[in-house]
Amino acid sequence: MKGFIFDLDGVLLSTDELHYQAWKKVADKLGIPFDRTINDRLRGVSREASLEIILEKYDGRLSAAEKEDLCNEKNEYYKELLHTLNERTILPQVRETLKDLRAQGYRLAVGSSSKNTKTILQRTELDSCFDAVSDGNNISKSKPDPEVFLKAAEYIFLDPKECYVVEDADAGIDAAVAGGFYPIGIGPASHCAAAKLKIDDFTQLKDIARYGSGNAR
Ligand code: B16
Ligand code: MG
Repeated sequence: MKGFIFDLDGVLLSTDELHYQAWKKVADKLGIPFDRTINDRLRGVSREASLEIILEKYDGRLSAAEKEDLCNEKNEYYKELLHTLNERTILPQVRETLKDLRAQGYRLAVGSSSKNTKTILQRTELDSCFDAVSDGNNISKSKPDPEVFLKAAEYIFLDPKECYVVEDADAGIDAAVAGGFYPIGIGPASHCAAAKLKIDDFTQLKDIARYGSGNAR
């Protein structure tokens, strides 16, 4: 293996909680029940597809323009919440693990469905930790389609079979499998049957990198 591709929201940092808070405001306004269980289904899924999942519990009908307005409104709430991020938001173990992987010679990329990826990486000063970024701005199909990871692999000049993908979402694990990557599940995705390896601590990646996936401690 020669590379790691990291999902952003829910893997490198807890922006999954900020997505939840922003969607909750929209759902409350429309009187739609929305909780963290439903929110788990939004992990890795595009903004537009997330709205469709939330609207499953909505009785009314919305036009395409109204749906677009709701997506924009959610994104404005989300961007306000992103102002709370800074370099201290990233757990020291995450930064230190990324440095360790790079020192071992691995190429590192981000593979995220989010169109806010670059803002988040800059605000948290994580941008210098990666060789490439593939995100919601350079894809036409969101996870579980493998496009975002295939682009990330291309940007670091590696074949999918040479890359681990680290994901918190079932949709992301499915995308990794579909693209021919080695999927590692963390957080909610550590229960995902399709994850070849399940970890509960980001720092375990150092041993996986050093000794191979059969030797994670
Ligand atoms: P945005 P990831 C995903 O990021 C989030 O998990 C998902 O909840 C969100 O809807 C999607 O990005 C789009 O984000 O609205 O910021 O463009 O997990 O793939 O890093
Ligand atoms: Mg995620």
